[in-house]
Amino acid sequence: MRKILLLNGPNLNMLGTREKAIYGQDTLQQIEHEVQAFGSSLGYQIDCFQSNHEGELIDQIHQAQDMYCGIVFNPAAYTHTSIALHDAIKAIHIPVLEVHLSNVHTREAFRQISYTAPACEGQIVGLGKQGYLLGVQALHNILREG
Ligand code: CA2
Repeated sequence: MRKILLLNGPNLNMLGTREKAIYGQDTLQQIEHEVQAFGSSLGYQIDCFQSNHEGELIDQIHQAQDMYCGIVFNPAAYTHTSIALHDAIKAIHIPVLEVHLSNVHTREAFRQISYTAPACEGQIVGLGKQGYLLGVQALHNILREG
């Protein structure tokens, strides 16, 4: 079965506990299960990984190349700081879709800068957990066209 990696960055393990008005009610585990069910309906196994550590995210991106046909990635706050993640995405040859639960473009100025998006196929923002599902759908469409 074709596989997609669902990758989440720092503090997203706290979803559903605080900041619900911004990030929604669901826990990360609930979102992961929904994405897995949706991915399965399209014929994909979705493997999930979350880390609060930049280096671990970089390692996952490097390793993904041999195992996955694409990555749906919410780099969280590293979006706005990490040239290392930009370079890691550029270093692999599978498509990466950037997803943000909130609309980063209507928030603080520092969230309107993404170091990672220019290395990605595209960016989905502001649609809550639906953004992850759309990320999987977009990868599916890209892979079919490719
Ligand atoms: O909107 C998104 O998905 C973000 O990637 C979320 C990041 C934020 O730094 C980005 O600017 C936009 C933050 C995730 C923190 O999640 C929390 C969840 C519950 C409680 C506290 C933080």
